[in-house]
Amino acid sequence: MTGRLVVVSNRIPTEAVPSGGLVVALHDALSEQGGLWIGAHPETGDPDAPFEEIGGAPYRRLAFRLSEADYENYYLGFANSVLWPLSHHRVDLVEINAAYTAAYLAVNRRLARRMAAILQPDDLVWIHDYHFLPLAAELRALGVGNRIGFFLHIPVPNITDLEVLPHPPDYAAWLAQYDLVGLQTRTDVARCLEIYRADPRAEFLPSCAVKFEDRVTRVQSFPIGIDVAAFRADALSAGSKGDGMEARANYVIGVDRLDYSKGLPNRFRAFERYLQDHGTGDRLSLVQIAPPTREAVDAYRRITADLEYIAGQVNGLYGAFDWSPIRFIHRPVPRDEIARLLRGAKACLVTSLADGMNLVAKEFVAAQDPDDPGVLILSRFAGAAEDMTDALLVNPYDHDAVAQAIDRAAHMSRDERLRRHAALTEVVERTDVRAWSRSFIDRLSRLEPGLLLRGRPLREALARFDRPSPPRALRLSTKPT
Ligand code: ADQ
Repeated sequence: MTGRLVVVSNRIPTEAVPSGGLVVALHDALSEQGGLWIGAHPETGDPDAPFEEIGGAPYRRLAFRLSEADYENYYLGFANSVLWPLSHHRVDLVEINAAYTAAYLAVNRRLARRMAAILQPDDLVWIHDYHFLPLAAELRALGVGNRIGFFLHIPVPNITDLEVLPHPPDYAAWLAQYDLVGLQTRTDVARCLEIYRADPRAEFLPSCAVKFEDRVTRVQSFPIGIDVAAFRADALSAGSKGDGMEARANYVIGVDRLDYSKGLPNRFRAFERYLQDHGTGDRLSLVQIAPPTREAVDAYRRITADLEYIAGQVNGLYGAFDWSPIRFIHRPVPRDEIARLLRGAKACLVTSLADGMNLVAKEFVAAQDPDDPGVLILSRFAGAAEDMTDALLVNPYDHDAVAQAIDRAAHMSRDERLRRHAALTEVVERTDVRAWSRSFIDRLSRLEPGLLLRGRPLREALARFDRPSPPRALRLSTKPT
């Protein structure tokens, strides 16, 4: 394929060589193919100013500014106080507010106008995440006929939860304007198709294609992964003195953004249950790393207070002069230090109540010493559980079951740890983030751009829709970064 790749994401990297799995994969794809990366500037400013160039990359990076009011109403408001809780099955936390909805639509419309002015006809557009659900619809309204793909990093909402949206039919209509909708799991695909099945405007075509009014969209799972080699290298890097954690120390670990979807209070309570049921003789600690995020949103402030309360209670009840059962680190920790801490842990606890994928589960597996690996305890409600079935899968609402899994992990035989780790490593390597971005771009580039079924026999339209892969669809870098 010859066109440019145009990536749109909420955050845009500002450093010349970015780090972090997803960002690196997109950076590689753009460096190889050439194109544009469009995203919100980290600082607010004049929303009507032209795109700002961020230099230093072998492709163009264009930033737009959100006004203070956009930040409040679009970012903290509709994106993170409506769509985020809705998609994580927390409709009780959804805040419906007309100003949020208006700002969400306005920011997407404004961005679409800017993009339409610079897009070229053979550009391949890849839009990321819930901040931009209506962006393709806005682009189509301006006559943009390019191939446009979308990847949703968070779960597809339950169909009944969609009813809390100010205008529920919009969700299906927004997604239908993309040529390809990429989701994390097969379960997400099923949930998305259920939304279309219930919508009178939609009609099913073979292979998860949906005809919606006069467009066809494909819905497919593309489970995201990590930059395996880079994470392994971080885990093996020399630690700074004073880490306080030796190799294979006596702790289980959790690493999360401080978000209510991650099930942190459940995790702390389950660890308390473990101490109650199995005693303190093992002197096992829970190390929880969770820097604050989105603290301007009420629900996020409340969770910090809850966790500090539970940790204080458990440490007061079970701690000793030389041992704290829960070590709650509530500040950002450098990536390489996280990798080393993951490597040193006996087990990793992922207890999400809902989670698109959960990359920490994959990072933990990649960080392990293959000759003496730790054990992954993984919530059934994380997308990662769909393929990582050799983890100890748990129901995070069941404190007894999680407590038992902690005890089982702490005493698991080396043979069983080796067997489980080898199977999990196969999944982590297969879903490496570069393979993930390559497969999405390859799939999108093979679709017929802007397919309209109007006046065309269905058989012919579908034949055109699923063109075979060209001999060399894409060249992507295999250089380590
Ligand atoms: P997140 O909700 O942010 O991502 P996750 O997939 O776990 O969740 O990724 C978090 C990343 O941030 C990991 O790379 C992790 O190491 C890092 N991180 C977490 N806590 C950290 C800390 N204390 N300090 C430094 N780094 C930390 C969203 C969706 C997920 C989906 C991803 C990717 O919610 O479900 O897996 O996007 O699609």
